[in-house]
Amino acid sequence: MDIDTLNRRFGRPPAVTFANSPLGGPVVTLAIDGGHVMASLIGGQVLSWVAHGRERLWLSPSARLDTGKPVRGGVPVCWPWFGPHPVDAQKPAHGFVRTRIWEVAEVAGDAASPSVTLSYPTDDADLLIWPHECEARLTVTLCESAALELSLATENCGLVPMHVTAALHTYFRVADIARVRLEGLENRIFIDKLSAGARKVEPGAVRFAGEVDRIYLGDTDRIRLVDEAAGAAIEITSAGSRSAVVWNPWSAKAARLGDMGSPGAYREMVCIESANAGDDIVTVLPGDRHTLRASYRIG
Ligand code: TA6
Repeated sequence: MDIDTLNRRFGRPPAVTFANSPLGGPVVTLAIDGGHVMASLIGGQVLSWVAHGRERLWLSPSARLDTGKPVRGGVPVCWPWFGPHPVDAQKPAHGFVRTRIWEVAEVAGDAASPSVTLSYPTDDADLLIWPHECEARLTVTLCESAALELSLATENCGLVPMHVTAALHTYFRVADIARVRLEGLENRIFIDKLSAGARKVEPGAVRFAGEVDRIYLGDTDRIRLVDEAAGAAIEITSAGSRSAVVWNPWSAKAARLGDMGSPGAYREMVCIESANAGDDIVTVLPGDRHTLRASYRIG
C-alpha cells in the first residue's frame, strides 16, 4: 500500500502519519506533545522513541530498511523463535519477520495516546521455514508523558499446538554502559551464554565491565535501567513473559558485528529484552493467542 493510501486510510495527523523514510522504507510516526515514536513497516520494528526531547533508543548509524537484512537497533521483533532456530542452525537467528513487510491492521487511541497495530500473517513461503499458519501483531502505543507500550501478539491460525519463543529486542540508548546499572534482577537465575549456558544467580544490580549475554528467568516483570552518567532512568514493565534478555557486545564483539558504527558505540547502548526465551517457551493452542507486553516509562 503506498504512503498516500496509508495516510488516507489510517492517517490521523498529527497523531498518526505515514511517510517514506530516508532509511529506505515506509514508516509510521505516532506523535503527542512531549514525544514521538517511529516504526518501520519492514520488520514491524520501532526505530525511534523520543520522550521529553531525548532519543531513548539506539539505532545503528548504518541502518537501512531496503537491504533485506535485519536492522540493528530500535526494537527488533524476534519471532517466532528467539536466538538460533530450535533445530536448524541454517535458519536465520531471531526468527524471520525482521525483514518481512508488515501490514497496517489498525490505528486506535486518540490524540493524547495514539496507537498503531502492525500485522504479519505467515504465508505459504514461510511454511517452508516455519510449519505453522500463524500471525504476529505488534501494537505500538504512545501514552501520556510519552511512555511507550508495546505488545506482540501471537495467534495460532493452524490446527496443531505451536511452541514459540520471542523477544522485543530493545536497544536502549545510554550515556556510558560502564555507568549503567539494572535493578530488579537481583537473586534471579540467569543462563549465561558466555559460559556455555551455565546457570548462575544474579547477586545484585547488573553492571557492565565486559560483554554480557544473559537470559534471566522467572519474575523479570519490572526492571529499572539507571543511566547514571545521564542522570536518567527508565522503568521497564513486562507481561506475558517469564524471561528477560540482557546484552551488551562490548568492544571486541561490537567490532566483529560491523554495523555498530564507531569503535566506542557499544558504550552507548544496552539491550534489555522482554522475552519468552530460554526455558520460557510458550505453547499456543490452535485458535489461541499469546501476548508479550513491554512498557517503558521515563523516571
Ligand atoms: O539478544 C542477545 C543476542 O541473542 C546476542 O546473542 C546477539 O546475537 C544479539 O542477540 C544480536 O543479535 P542479531 O541477530 O540482531 O545480531
